[in-house]
Amino acid sequence: MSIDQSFEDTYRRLADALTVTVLTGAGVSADSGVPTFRGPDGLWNNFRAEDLATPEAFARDPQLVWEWYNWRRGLIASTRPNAAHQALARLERRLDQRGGRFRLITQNVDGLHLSAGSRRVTEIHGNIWKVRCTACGLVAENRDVPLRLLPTCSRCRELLRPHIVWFGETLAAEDLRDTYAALESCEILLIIGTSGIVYPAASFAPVAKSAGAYVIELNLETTPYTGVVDRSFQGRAKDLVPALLK
Ligand code: BV8
Ligand code: ZN
Repeated sequence: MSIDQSFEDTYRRLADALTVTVLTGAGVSADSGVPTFRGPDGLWNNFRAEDLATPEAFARDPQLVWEWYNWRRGLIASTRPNAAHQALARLERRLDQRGGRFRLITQNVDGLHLSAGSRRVTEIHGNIWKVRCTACGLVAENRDVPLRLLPTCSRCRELLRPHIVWFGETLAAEDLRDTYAALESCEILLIIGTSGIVYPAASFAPVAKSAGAYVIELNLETTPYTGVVDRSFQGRAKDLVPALLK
């Protein structure tokens, strides 16, 4: 099958499907100007994950970790959803109107899918605009840029942390339940802009495939998913996603 035929075939499948699950990673927000984690301009080239995105790092130096999140909050505050986020929000509305089912699972913490109007979103790694109390667990929205350091809980005055899942922490049970239900029941899994190396998200494609889903990958590059999926297209999310969903 030529690339054009393959694109046309994928476009048709997406247009006909009633149950679609989408998994996104940093690549979908790269076109909005949010830095990715890996790759030539990735965050982990300048920062070590274990110095900043682990519970041990926060226990050691909460000021340093909060400064990093303040810097990222500043970057993200000036960004807007791009054509890929918007096309996914339109797909959800289209499926709603046709009595279909949609679930967007994102590893991104930037909140741009919600800003674009997506509603059935599971943010499996949390959200940078939420804070959580390290003592009483209260979760609250906080959009201050910069956030005054060190922030404390309105209820118990103890230290707040970002409401984000760090390396070595488990994902919320409810998020995992919704995620696996969506993976195991979809006709199509669309994977967009993720390097496919962070678990458990790295295992989602095989889960959906074993349950019978048709799996499509959109990415600038090939990834560990590429050999496993049914179709893989290389290009920018902001171009590929609207073209496949128009
Ligand atoms: C857990 C939040 C159970 C911070 C993040 C060894 C083997 C297997 C597993 C492990 C292991 N050692 C440790 C683990 C577990 C670990 C893990 O997977 N580590 C990896 C690195 C091996 N996982 C965990 O700890 C998870 N929890 O497993 O719980 C447990 C717990 C304890 C003990 C036992 C079991 C928790 C993971 C939490 C991760 N949190 N950070 C923050 O954001 O502030 S990770 C970070 O990576 C981000 O959240 C990010 O979302 C995530 C995934 O990255 P991607 O989104 O894929 O981004 P990346 O930059 O990598 O790639 C971008 C892609 O986009 C590229 O492919 C690029 O080509 C593409 N792209 C770029 N531009 C575009 C584009 N595509 C299209 N268009 C473009 N324009
Ligand atoms: Zn508290």
